[in-house]
Amino acid sequence: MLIRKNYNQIGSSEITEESIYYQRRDLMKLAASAVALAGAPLFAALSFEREKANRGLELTSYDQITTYNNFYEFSTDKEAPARLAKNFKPKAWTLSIGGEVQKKVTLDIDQLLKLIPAQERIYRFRCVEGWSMVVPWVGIPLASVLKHVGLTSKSKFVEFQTLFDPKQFPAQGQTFGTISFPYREGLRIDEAMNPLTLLAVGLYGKELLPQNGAPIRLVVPWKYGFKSIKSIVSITLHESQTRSTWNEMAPKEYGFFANVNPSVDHPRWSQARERPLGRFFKQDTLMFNGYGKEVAHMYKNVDLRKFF
Ligand SMILES: Nc1nc2c(c(=O)[nH]1)N[C@H]1C(S)=C(S)[C@@H](COP(=O)(O)O)O[C@H]1N2
Ligand SMILES: [Mo]
Repeated sequence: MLIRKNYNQIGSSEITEESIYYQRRDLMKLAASAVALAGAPLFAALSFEREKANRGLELTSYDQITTYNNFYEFSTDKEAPARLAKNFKPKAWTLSIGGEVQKKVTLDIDQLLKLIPAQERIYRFRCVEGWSMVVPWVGIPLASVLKHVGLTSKSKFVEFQTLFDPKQFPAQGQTFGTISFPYREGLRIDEAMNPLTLLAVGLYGKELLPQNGAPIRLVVPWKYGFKSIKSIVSITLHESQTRSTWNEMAPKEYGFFANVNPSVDHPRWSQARERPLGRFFKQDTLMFNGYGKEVAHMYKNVDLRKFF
């Protein structure tokens, strides 16, 4: 896979340990982070530094991120995916993009990264269950991929699907269970085109491990974690709203939008606070997970209690 190559092109060095990561990466962090997108003026980077404390952008450890997972295709147990994913094969993988687009394509991950070089994005990530983390993702903006295939006047929603392969995903072969497979998620086209929306292929400068959704997964940092669908094989553009696994499963509990919102509680628990992985104390959950400046405009006329 080409991650390392492309990654080096943006000036990063190989990263093996978090301490080294921190030392070498302080400047890179600013250059590549959400609020300091390419071309943004320096003061954006500086204000980002100031905001860091508020946003809680202290990296979660590589160990935590790769051993505490939600990946129901393997198991509903959070420690199990890391173990059960050992034989998972994210190689020889293709991603198909079709539906309402100008040119349908099927690409492998190397081809995709040749087309659109990977970059780093440090994002907060908030699971609907009330835990959170901060992850240095490596990925490509979904918008760049959609621009490559070309949108049409009918490209209004985007549907994503996880690989269906019960040989590789043991829980997909079970006749009982909590959700139906393949896992599906969806975004409105403006959400999909938002510069924050990422297709991640790595984290901490390394290729994604299977438990984190190898070889390619969605990351939508202002929405609850379940929107960030893993191990994607297809992206399909539609004219009308698409399916979403958790929303179909329990529509009163999991909305299609699923924007992080501390003032709209889950029917069974409060969403006001969250526990960062690896920490004992909880912290306040931020509206849109702290990304209001970048995304609030998309929901100006939306009743967020109704469309949760
Ligand atoms: N295909 C698939 N994608 C998925 C899930 C899943 O079970 N299957 N779980 C979701 C949930 S609930 C969360 S919180 C995140 C967890 O990502 P992580 O394990 O990398 O932290 O993945 C999301 N994407
Ligand atoms: Mo989640």
